[in-house]
Amino acid sequence: MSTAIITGITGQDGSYLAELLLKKGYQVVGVARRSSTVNNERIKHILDDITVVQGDLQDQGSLLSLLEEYKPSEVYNLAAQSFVPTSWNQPALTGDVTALGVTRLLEAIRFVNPKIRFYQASSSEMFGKVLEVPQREETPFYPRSPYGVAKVYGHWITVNYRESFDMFATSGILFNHESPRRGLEFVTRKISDTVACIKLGRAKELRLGNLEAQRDWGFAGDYVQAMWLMLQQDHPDNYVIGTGETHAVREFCEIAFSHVDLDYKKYVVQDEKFYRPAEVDLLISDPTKARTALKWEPAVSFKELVTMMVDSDLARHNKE
Ligand code: NAP
Ligand code: G4F
Repeated sequence: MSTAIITGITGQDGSYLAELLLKKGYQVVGVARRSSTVNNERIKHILDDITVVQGDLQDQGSLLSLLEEYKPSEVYNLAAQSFVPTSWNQPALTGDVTALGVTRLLEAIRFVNPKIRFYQASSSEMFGKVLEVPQREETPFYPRSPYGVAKVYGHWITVNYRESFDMFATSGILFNHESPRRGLEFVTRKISDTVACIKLGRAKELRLGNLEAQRDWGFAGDYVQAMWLMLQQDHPDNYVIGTGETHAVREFCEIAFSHVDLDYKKYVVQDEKFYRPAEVDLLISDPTKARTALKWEPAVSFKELVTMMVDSDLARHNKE
């Protein structure tokens, strides 16, 4: 039985990846940082099937110990300070976790067993003020937030360890992917959750920032398949993963509200508070390499994603 370690097991992607690897017969070890309250909401249904261990990307020793103890063949580094607005308020912490944390994990792998296959969760935020449309593996980076800058470091240190030490270090440059498990502060989940509240008479309006920002949004369940496929290849590489479609935040609102027979124009209020100091206006992927080399295709369409998220939040609120 192969063992896989997932950092960021308590996050959106960690939970979907753990489910996928369990189905494939892996022993799954998830790394979670210590907190004063348990944070297992997304993985509570699989807790009996996985091992959760304490570890932190800010602590080199914890990473070394868990590699020594569990002897994984694959490590998926999904942990990060991943919310872009927070990266302006906590830029040093974002750099320490999201950038330097990658080096700490790569160093631990190099010391314990350099044959371990490593996946780094890189981001389309690295393209930022895009220098090419659509964005592919060779598109130069122009990050627009401390988060984006940290992810560029994480990407290049991954490439550097691949080239310096011949390690199987792969970087997946993933465009936005969402799900009913998305954190409530990200725009898609903020919309789906508030739409459900408005429909049930528990909220009156939805306050948002830039409605014209465009993102290439896919379903997280599809994207974790791509992560696994990347580590099954003969050689480590960089891959862009996305749908190849882009949609504005406004369009997400339109579909989400109309799904419950409401007109978004009556409820959405634009609020300066949610604008960013520097914005990423347009993200759209060219996933040709993933389609040809990995034979990966997203299964869930944009409209299916929006309605799935609204339905899930409606069901949750109804239950409560
Ligand atoms: P998420 O839901 O925010 O999960 C992030 C995870 O990282 C959480 O489990 C969090 O733990 C953990 N974490 C934070 N700081 C840590 C630390 N110092 N040590 C150990 N763990 C720590 O993010 P996600 O959406 O699943 O994304 C997974 C990864 O993909 C992230 O690296 C993100 O930057 C990247 N990414 C995401 C997208 C996307 O659209 N979702 C696109 C491209 C790249 P707590 O639960 O304790 O906070
Ligand atoms: O949902 P968001 O906060 O996601 P963002 O900034 O694109 O970052 C996410 O995707 C990245 C991949 O490209 C990941 F690397 C990163 O970790 C994270 O998962 O914002 C999406 C867009 C932005 O342009 C933002 O300005 O929505 C716009 N927006 C408009 N109103 C809003 C709001 N975003 C948030 N969070 N809240 C609003 O009220």
